[in-house]
Amino acid sequence: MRIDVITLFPEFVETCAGIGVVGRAQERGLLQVQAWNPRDYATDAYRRVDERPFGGGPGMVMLIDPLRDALVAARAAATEPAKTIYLSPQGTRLTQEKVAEFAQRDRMILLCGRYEGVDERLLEHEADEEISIGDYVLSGGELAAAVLIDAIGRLQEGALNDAQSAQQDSFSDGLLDCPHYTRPEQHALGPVPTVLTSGDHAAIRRWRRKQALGRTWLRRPELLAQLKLGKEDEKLLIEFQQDTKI
Ligand code: 4G3
Repeated sequence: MRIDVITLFPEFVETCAGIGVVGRAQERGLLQVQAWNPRDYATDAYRRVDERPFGGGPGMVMLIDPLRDALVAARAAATEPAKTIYLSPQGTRLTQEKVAEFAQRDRMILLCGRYEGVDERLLEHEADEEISIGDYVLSGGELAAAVLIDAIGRLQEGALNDAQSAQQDSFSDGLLDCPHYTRPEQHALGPVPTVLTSGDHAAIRRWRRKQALGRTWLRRPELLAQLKLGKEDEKLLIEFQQDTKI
């Protein structure tokens, strides 16, 4: 997969995409990330990329032309067509389901705004989707793009090793993850739940499922409301609810 990013901070995005699982995915040739700076496409003597908003008010708005020329250059860097995604607080909320869908694509272009955002006419003509990573405001779209690249990059076939399998991820089945423990078995902060050291793999699987269901019920009831639980899950959740009442 190839991701082109239109950003005033290409080093930031390239650094983020060079670290950890996503960096390794790039080294393994599973993912290619390239940043394009609209300032390189500014034509005036000051290399302006922003201007004051029509109608007045605070802040600046990103100019159409440097962004459009950067987009044209990014699109021309590969033959496959690419959807252009604008990261903004006004976008549709990103979900793991949407991430999984993006991860199937061969190519995408991410557009990062700064200041108060981008001239709406550029978005109308050039952006296919507007995505938000959550209900908060960042000083630029770069962190949102880095989030998207990370979430997509780790889903590329071969990016995760077996131990990190994406099948075990939170949200992959609509539930939060269960708690995890490692050595030592006894610690001043408390013991490890005995079932995890019992060697009874069926009991361990049941316990983890019960914890995942219970935590989702406690912390994110709206996620649970979206699911149709099976008989066994219903039973495990009721057990958890009874355990928490004591
Ligand atoms: C466009 C994305 C971009 C308009 C970007 C601000 C938060 C998100 C920006 C705008 C961003 C997000 C740059 N902040 N929640 N800041 O995905 O008002």
